[in-house]
Amino acid sequence: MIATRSSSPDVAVIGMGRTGCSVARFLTARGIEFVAFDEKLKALPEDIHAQLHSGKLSGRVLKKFSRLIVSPGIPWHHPALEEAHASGVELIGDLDLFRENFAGDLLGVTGTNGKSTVVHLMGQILEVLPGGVEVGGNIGVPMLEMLDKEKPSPRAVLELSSFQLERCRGIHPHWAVLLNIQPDHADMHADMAEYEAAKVRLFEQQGQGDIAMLPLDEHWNDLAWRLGERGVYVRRFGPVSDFGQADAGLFGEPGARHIFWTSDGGKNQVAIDQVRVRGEHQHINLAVAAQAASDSDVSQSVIAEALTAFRGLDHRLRYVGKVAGKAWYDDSKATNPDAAVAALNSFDKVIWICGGLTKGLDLMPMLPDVQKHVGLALVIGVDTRPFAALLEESGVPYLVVTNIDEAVAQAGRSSLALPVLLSPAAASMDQFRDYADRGRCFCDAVVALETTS
Ligand code: UMA
Ligand code: ADP
Repeated sequence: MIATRSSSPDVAVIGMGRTGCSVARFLTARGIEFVAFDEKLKALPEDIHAQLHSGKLSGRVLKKFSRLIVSPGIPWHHPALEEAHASGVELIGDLDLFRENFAGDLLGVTGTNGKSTVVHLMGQILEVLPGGVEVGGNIGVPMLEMLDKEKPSPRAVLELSSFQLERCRGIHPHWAVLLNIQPDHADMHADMAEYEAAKVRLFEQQGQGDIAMLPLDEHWNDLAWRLGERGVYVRRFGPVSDFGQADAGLFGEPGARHIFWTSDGGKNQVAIDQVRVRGEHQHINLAVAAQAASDSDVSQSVIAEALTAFRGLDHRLRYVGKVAGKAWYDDSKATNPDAAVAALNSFDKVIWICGGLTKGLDLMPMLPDVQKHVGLALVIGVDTRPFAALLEESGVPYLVVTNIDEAVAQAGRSSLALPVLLSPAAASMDQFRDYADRGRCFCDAVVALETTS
């Protein structure tokens, strides 16, 4: 029997993954009844007591509820959601429930690439403040789980995806950054304009006394101006030749670069050769996290120490080791072309392991970077055609291989004395559980090579 407005719960939870389950537990703890929907799941976790509707979502069924709480992975343009919305049903995400129930300060981080790294480092640094900090969102801790503690911290850092922002009605962070917008999720958003509009919602409620951080490139000048008009203090970041040109970022000539950020007392800096992560993109991420901490009144010496101690996150351009005479790097989290381009640019030349699910993204913009930085490419995954087309066009030698083990074996056997970089430019779910699984399989294959070589 389908739940109806008159006979049973008024609320439906759509999607019963990590987010949906956290929503279910949140509602149960507050005595709110709900019906659960999931297109794939056949059963709910034992602690969740609710009716589950499996199978294709139907607008006819959903429009009988008054409120749908929708998981980020359900396409916002799902016809069933659109039908329900058109008949007046309220659609929200977990971010709305979180912001209505969290009384502390919010710091929000969005962008295509670099969110988890920035959020993680911000969390590490802000932990020194009285009461510490909560860290969650897209990074893997559903936001509502952050409310479970008896005494949540007085501040929270949220990693926010476009999916979470597009279904939120009004988040108001006192500090917010948009790291970058690069092509991604073409399978979920109608176009880049829609993708960008979702990200920019992070700033929608900001006003006097709030801080917004935006990249230095001129694409963001108009938004910066509009935010400034509303009294928002706008900081800009990026690579510059002189640190007077931005609030935070990277300055100096190659070989003598510094990460910098701003405090009341002026500019602060750490030399690149003192940090443990590689790549200009990663250094700029460090500068953004430093700026967030500085704006939250963390002492400059604590910030500088955190930057030099930070080793980066697993599967983000991490050094694996030297095996079979080659240096191996795991950048499995590079699930779109721009992330892979950033990794390629942090090397002179590499043996490149790429491929997977392209999510409908155009790979051709990678061409100049592939030509410049790739000595040999090994292609894994189902979407071999677009990778083969890119590599044919580039003139770089390449091989299509069946899986990551074969890619590692081929790279190990290659006579090219180059580092080996796994930076797939594609999602992993065709051959792996997720990007972390892909990265672990890569590292395991490298270790296995060590024992056989
Ligand atoms: N489902 C349907 N129909 C659909 C799609 C999904 O019924 O069309 C069901 C699935 O069967 C599954 C559930 O919905 O049971 C999954 O929901 P979900 O995809 O929203 O995943 P969650 O487990 O709730 O995880 C989400 C985020 N996932 C996505 O945005 C796709 C996680 O980000 C996030 O960590 C988690 O909430 C906690 O906040 C992951 C991610 O890949 C890491 N994010 C994307 C990215 O980083 O690129 C945006
Ligand atoms: P996200 O949480 O946004 O996916 P991560 O910190 O997990 O970000 O990094 C994902 C991938 O993006 C990694 O391969 C990382 O090296 C790369 N990356 C990080 N910052 C940038 C950037 N500014 N431009 C391009 N790629 C980046």
